[in-house]
Amino acid sequence: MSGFKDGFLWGGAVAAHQLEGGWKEGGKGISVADVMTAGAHGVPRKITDGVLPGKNYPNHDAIDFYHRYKEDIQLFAEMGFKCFRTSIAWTRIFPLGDELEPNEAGLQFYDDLFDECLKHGIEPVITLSHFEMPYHLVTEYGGWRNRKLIDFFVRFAKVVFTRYQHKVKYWMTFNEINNQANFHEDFAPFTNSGLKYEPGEDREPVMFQAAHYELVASALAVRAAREINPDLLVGCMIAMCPIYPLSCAPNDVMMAMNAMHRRYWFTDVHVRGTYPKHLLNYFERRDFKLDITGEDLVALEQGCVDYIGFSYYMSFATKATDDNPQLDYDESKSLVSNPYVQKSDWGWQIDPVGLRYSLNWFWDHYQLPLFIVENGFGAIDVQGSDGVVDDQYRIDYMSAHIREMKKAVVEDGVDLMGYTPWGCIDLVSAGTGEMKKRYGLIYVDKDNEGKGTLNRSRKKSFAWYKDVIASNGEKL
Ligand code: P53
Repeated sequence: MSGFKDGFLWGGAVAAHQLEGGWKEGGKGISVADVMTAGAHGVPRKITDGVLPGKNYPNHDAIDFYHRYKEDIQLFAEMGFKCFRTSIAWTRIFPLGDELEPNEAGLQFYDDLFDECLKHGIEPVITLSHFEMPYHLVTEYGGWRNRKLIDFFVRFAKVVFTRYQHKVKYWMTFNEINNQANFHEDFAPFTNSGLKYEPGEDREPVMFQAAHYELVASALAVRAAREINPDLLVGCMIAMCPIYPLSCAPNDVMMAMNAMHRRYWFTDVHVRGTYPKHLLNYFERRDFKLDITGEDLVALEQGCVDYIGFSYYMSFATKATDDNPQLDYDESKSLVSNPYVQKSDWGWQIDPVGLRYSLNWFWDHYQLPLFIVENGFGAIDVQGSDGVVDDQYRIDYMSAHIREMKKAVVEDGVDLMGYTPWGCIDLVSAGTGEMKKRYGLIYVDKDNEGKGTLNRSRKKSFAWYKDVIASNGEKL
C-alpha cells in the first residue's frame, strides 16, 4: 500500500459545549460545562455551585455555532472534509437528564445540523458524552457515583441512535473516559463523570466506581445500537498520552508499564469486555469494595466496541522513586519532564513519533480499527495586517504528526479509519476555558474577555489542510 486507503475519513473535530453557545436555547438544560469559569495555564477553572451572577462562563456563548453552523460547515466543505466529529449536547435532548421523554427542539437542531453536513457530503461522527452531562444529574444523584445514571444514559443513547440511524453511522460513547485516571485534580472527575468530592474523601475508589458504571452504560449502548440498526458502528474514545520510562533502568521501565496499566485499563474493558487481572488484584490490595454485579459483567462482555477512537496530543514520561516501592502510578505526582521533546506554551510535550508509537501500541494490543479523532496544536495566534493568521507552527505540528501516522499505516500495517484534527475552528479550550488557546484552521474573532465580532476567517493552515485532503495525505 502506498498511502491512506480510499475513503479515509479526513475531517475535523469539536464538542458541542465548546462551540455551540446557545446555552439556554431550544429548551437546553444546564450542563457541567455551564458551571465552569475561565482559567488559564496554571490557573484551574472554577466549578461553581450552579450558575452564579457576575462570573465568566465561556461555554455559555462559545463561538455561537448554534446559529452559525451553516456558514461553518460551508467552510469545512471548502477544505474537503469527508467527516465532521461533534457531540450531541445531552442537555438539548434531556435538559435535566432524568426525564422520560426527550425535548423535540433539541432533536430537531441535530437533525438540521446533520442534514447540513450530509448536503455537503460530510459524514457526522458523533460522541454521546463529551464533558457536558446534565448538571441536574450532579446535584440530584451525585453524578456517575450513582448506578441510576446507567439508565439515564442508555435512554439518551437509544433515543439518538433511533432518531439519527440513517444520518449517523459512526458513534463514540464517552469522550476520553480515561482522563479521570487523574482523580486528584477536580477537572477530570467533574467533566468525565460529574463527580464532586467531599473534603478528605478517598477519591480513587469513587473514580473506579463511576468509571465502572460508565463502562456498563457504554456496553449497553453498544448492544442497543446493534439492535436498532446493525449498520451503526460504536467506538470508545481514549485520551492517549503514552507514558515512557525516563531511562532504561528496569524499575523505570516497570513503572512506565504500571502507569500504562492504570491509564489504559479502560480500553481493555471497552474492547475485551473484561477487567484485566492486574486491576482486580489492585482493587483487592487496596481493599476497594466496588459495586460490580454479575449482570454488569455479562453486559460488558456483550457490548464490546467496534473501533477505538482516540485523541493524541502529547506523550508523558515517568520514573521509579524510592518512596514508591510498589511502583504505583499517581498522575498528579508520577510524571516527569522529558528532556528529548519540546513543549507548547501550555506545557504540552510535542512528540510526533509518539503518535506512531501509540497507533502501534493500540494495534498490537487490540487489533481493532483505529480512528484518530483528536490531534492538534493549541497556540496563541496573531492576525497579520492582512487579517490572515500565519500559523506555520500549526502546519509543522500537523504535518509531522501525519507523516508518523502514515508510517504506522504504510510500514507498520496499522488499520486506520481516519484523522479529525481537534478544534478545526477556534473554540473554547476544555482545560482552561480560554479562547486564546487556539487549535483552528479557521480563526474566530473572539477573545478571552468574550469580545469580538465572531467573524470567521481562513488561517494559512486552511489551504494547507485542503491540499492534504485533496492529495489523500501525499502533499504535506
Ligand atoms: P484543551 C487533557 C489531556 C488531553 C486531552 O484540550 C484533553 C485534556 C483536557 O484538557 O482534552 C481533549 O482544550 C478534549 C477536548 C479538548 C482537547 O483535548 O484543554 O477531548 O475537549 O478541548 C484539547 O487544550
